[in-house]
Amino acid sequence: MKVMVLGGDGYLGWPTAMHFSAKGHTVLAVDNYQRRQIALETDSEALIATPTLDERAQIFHEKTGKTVQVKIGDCADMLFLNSVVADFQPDTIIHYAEQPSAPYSMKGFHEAQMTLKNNLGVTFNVIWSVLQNCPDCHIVKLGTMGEYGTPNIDIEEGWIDIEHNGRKQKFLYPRQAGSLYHTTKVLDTDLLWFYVRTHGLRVTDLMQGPVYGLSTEESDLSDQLLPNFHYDDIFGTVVNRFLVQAIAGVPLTVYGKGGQTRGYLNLIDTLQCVELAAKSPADTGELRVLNQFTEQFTVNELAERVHRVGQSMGLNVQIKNIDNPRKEMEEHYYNAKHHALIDMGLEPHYMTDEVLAAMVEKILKYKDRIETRKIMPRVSWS
Ligand code: USQ
Repeated sequence: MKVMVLGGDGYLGWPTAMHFSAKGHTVLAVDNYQRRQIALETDSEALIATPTLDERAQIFHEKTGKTVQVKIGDCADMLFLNSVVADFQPDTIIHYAEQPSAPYSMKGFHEAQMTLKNNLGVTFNVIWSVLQNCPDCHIVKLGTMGEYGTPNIDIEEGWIDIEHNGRKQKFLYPRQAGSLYHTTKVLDTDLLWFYVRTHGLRVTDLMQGPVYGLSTEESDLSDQLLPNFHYDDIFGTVVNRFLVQAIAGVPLTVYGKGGQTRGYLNLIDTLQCVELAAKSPADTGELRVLNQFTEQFTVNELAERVHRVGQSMGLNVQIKNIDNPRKEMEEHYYNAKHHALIDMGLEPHYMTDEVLAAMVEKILKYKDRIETRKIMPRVSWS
């Protein structure tokens, strides 16, 4: 396949680009370094300094003989994206090119506006560049489980059958997100569904939960190929943050009561899921929605796991419930279906103590680079 990875410099984008290249596909990674720029502006740089995309592609080539082509540019600029798509003629576009931080999107007007314009603008441009250049191309779009929020009923995979006054129809499952960032993903889904209905696009929308990990088959070839691993309050996801906090001797920052339940997955499983989706594309005129996570935990359960593993490794780990900077339910029902990817062949890598311990070992090498001022939440929802 000819695969374009939009957002190819990101936490998921770079491992995905390497993974598809290692599997023998022709890969083009596209990025405008927006995340690096926001990280600089918000004092939220990743734990491990990562070389530029061109440098990483060069190192990957030296290690494996495989190629990741690179284009630096802004997918929100239609002239740029359209010309890249026209030249490359992708079979699959993996669309990660969005501002991915919920806290950043809630910081103020400028940050909210930028998130809205960028995320919707890129999705819109992806749709039109596919329509104009390669209408059969399969768009694999990264959505989020956060689109559904935390409803008091079971969460289906994207769609729900509604019976009303004796008549039935299948609708997109109701969405009610908890941040402006997550809301842009809801709007993306609607936009894609509109163009699927009217123009027959083929789209897979992946409802992904928070990801953890810093190790993949390809990134393990060199420390310079590691994904950008964030532990700050802006880009760091909760498991990655807790592990760094355990090492830094900062009490694990459980927001509020800690009963918030989410579906989690290992970075390795993100790669598997995206590959499975790309290998069996959605049909023409189909919006296929897949819930992408492997197991559910409360924040308290995560903290207890990290505490147990850290203590067993000689770390002094403490847990502290702090005021929740977000507006979210802290105790709630949560039962999200996630069968489709398993049926397609996903073999989950679960969050065992061994997996967490291996992450601790890896992060320990970078202990001196941890800057504790980046850990406590600096953005409040109110
Ligand atoms: N949390 C804490 N303490 C922390 C950090 C987070 O208790 O130090 C809590 C949050 O309040 C939330 C849960 O842990 O209830 C998950 O937070 P998170 O920061 O790991 O995840 P979130 O902000 O929702 O966003 C992340 C990614 C985003 C992706 C999303 C999937 O940054 O790009 O879309 O995970 S999901 O959460 O399923 O929507």
